[in-house]
Amino acid sequence: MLPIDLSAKHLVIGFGITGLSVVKALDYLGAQYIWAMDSRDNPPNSNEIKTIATEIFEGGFNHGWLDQCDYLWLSPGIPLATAALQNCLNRLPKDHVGGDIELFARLTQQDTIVGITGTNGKSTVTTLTADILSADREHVFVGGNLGEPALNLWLEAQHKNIQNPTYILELSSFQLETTDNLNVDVGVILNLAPDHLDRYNGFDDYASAKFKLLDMAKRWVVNYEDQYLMNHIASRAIQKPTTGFALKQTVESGWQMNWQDGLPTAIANHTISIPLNEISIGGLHNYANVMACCCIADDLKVNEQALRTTIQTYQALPHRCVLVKDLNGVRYYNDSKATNLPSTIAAIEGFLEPKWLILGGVTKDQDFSELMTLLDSPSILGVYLIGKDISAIAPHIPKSCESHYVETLEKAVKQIYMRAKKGDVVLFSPACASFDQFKSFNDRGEHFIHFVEALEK
Ligand code: UMA
Ligand code: ADP
Repeated sequence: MLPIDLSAKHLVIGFGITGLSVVKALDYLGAQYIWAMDSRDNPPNSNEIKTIATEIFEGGFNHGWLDQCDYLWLSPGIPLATAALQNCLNRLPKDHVGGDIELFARLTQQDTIVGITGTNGKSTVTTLTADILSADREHVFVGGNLGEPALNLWLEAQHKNIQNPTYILELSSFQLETTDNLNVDVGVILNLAPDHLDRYNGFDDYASAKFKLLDMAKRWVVNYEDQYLMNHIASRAIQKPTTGFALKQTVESGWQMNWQDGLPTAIANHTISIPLNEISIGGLHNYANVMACCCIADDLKVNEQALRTTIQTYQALPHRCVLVKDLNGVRYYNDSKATNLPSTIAAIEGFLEPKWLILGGVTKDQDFSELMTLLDSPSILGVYLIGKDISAIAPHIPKSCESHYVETLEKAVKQIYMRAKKGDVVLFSPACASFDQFKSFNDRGEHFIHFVEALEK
């Protein structure tokens, strides 16, 4: 394990839940000097951090501390390219700079760790994997970018004196940027599509942060149908034992989709098969997510019954392609978490049935030109546009596709209800952020559920 000098000066940047967890972990370890700073004027958790850290600083960067610290622990919201940090980053040895996951890595070299990254589907795969492993063994901890910082999981394991924990971590590109030594048993990359381009110098730069997981993992789980990922894997000098999943291709090592008697089924090595038609998450992309979990379960030698039962009983995370209601044979799906175009494309492609779509909100400067071919299909019955940034989306809807601007989600639901027929799917997968009309994607999803529940009352 790389040593951490506890008598040295540790500088933690960020008072969010990550920074708080780093301060707590350093304190638990017995670090003598913990400086904590946040560039914001009124950062969160200030009062709590004040009671633990040696000293705190808010409302800017303390250059004296940046000049004097021996270790720098950065929160994920702070890019490494931040100008104020450059002298410090050039001065410190590389292994004295990290994020919360790097500190966690130094403390968990002997533990079982699954690391899950990708552009979309991370939270679904992380939570389902945690459920599967919990059905198979004790002491499974789940968190990371999902919400509960990894160091809080480690602290909990310490307090409970747990000897053989298994950590299932969702890892963002931001976290991977500052992580080099995580001892990952299974490293999973689900898919790669442009995201967070306001922080990276293009897609390759973003993807290379994700690829750091491959350096640190003993085994890889990959999406065989993600061409960009597979080209990268093929180009790597060092290969690791690999399994993966595919919706259309035949898979030698891992899981593939088959349609048995018209029902979707996940198949491994022509022997094990698990029906997917009754699971709580919809769409082909979610079948891919389930198969990613199956690959992880195989790598960790999970009992087959635990795998089967957990997949069938998995409770979907809210707002991720969840069936809200089947009303007269019309199924209404809530995918409010789809805040970017790739997740919406996956949802549209994921349902083979005739579909009504509801799109729109705040577009985050995305390029919607892909809609032109995607929506030029007889399976798209109509598109109802809502929200602020209509002018960014409307020009990319093909003439062959019926579209309406209805302004609000409520109007969209009501108007589609009047027209939808038995066998249709109504897909609310907005491809946009929610802040023009709602507090968050959660709030937006709750409104959708409410509007659907109110139909026929
Ligand atoms: N900030 C400053 N100055 C500072 C410190 C932070 O302006 O000195 C700002 C950041 O730019 C950001 C905000 O404060 O806008 C929060 O940043 P943070 O690093 O303190 O975030 P935390 O509250 O610790 O939450 C982080 C993750 N946040 C980010 O990556 C921005 C959470 O992921 C994660 O759940 C949590 O750690 C636990 O691991 C959120 C996220 O949006 C949900 N992640 C991105 C995504 O999923 O796409 C990557
Ligand atoms: P993340 O944690 O990576 O944001 P989530 O599981 O929360 O992923 O899902 C986010 C959005 O992406 C949802 O709209 C969901 O329907 C969609 N999604 C889930 N899995 C995939 C996938 N494998 N490919 C593309 N989109 C997906």
